[in-house]
Amino acid sequence: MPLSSTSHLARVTRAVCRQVPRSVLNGLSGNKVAEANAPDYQKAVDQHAAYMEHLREAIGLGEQGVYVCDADENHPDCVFVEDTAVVSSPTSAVSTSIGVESRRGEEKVVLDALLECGVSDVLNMRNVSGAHLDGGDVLFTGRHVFVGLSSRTNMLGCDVLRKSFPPGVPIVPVQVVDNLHFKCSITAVDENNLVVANTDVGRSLVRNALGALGDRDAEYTVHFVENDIAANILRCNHVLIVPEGVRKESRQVYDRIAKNVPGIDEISYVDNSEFVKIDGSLTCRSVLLWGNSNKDKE
Ligand code: CIR
Repeated sequence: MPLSSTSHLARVTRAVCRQVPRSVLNGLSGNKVAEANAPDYQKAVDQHAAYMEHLREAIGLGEQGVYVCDADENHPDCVFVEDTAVVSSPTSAVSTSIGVESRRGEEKVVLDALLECGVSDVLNMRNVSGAHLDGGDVLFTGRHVFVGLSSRTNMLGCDVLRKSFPPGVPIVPVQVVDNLHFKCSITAVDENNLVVANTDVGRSLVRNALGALGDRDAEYTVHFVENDIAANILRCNHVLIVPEGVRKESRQVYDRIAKNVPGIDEISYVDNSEFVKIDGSLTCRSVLLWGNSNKDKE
């Protein structure tokens, strides 16, 4: 069993998810999905049920571990709750203003869920005119908050987010080019380890993100994997949730991470094929809440 970790990703107490709407086949896609290749509703439901089951197992509180919001047929992309909220501490969060107009309105239900789950201090970005941000652009590693400035997230949104994080946590804006979100190509395993797509976009994004930090701060171990699909992993407590169907080299990288990163003793492969069709990855289908570390409690 690996050593214990202090990462907030190792202290997840609850996840907020949302059911898949039947309208999911009309979800937004940058790839101009041909109708024949639209997500299959029943397959998407089954894949999402399996994903939530992995989260429940990782959290260890049974049904209670995952708070599931009802679907909204008027919002085909509503299962991608990550974009609607950013948790900034065990008790605080930002309820976002999603960067694309057709998705605005998904945020309120997730905000109510967070309040039900014990978040007490919520900053509502929709009260700041012109501020927009998708949670998919926000990577909180535990030491830094990288914020992708993309077609969905602007500097005003980043400034609102800054107010919600504890003052000692640096907020690092990074330009995102040729990608939907920052987290399409980079995710975190803990406060020291990043998983990055070994593509032109992934390499340049991580170079710019780490380059924006001082030399000492930039001490992250970067684990390169084949592409965006493989780079979007979800660490939840002792489990590394990763996509099925990646190449052997990427599976070997996951194995190495599980062996070397403290606190991980299980890798769960999940099928994400239906969500990939509408640009959905693994992190985007949950919002994770976490508890205080023992250090914080002292
Ligand atoms: C969209 O374009 O908004 C959705 N079809 C996909 C959102 C994925 N969100 C995420 O990765 N955080």
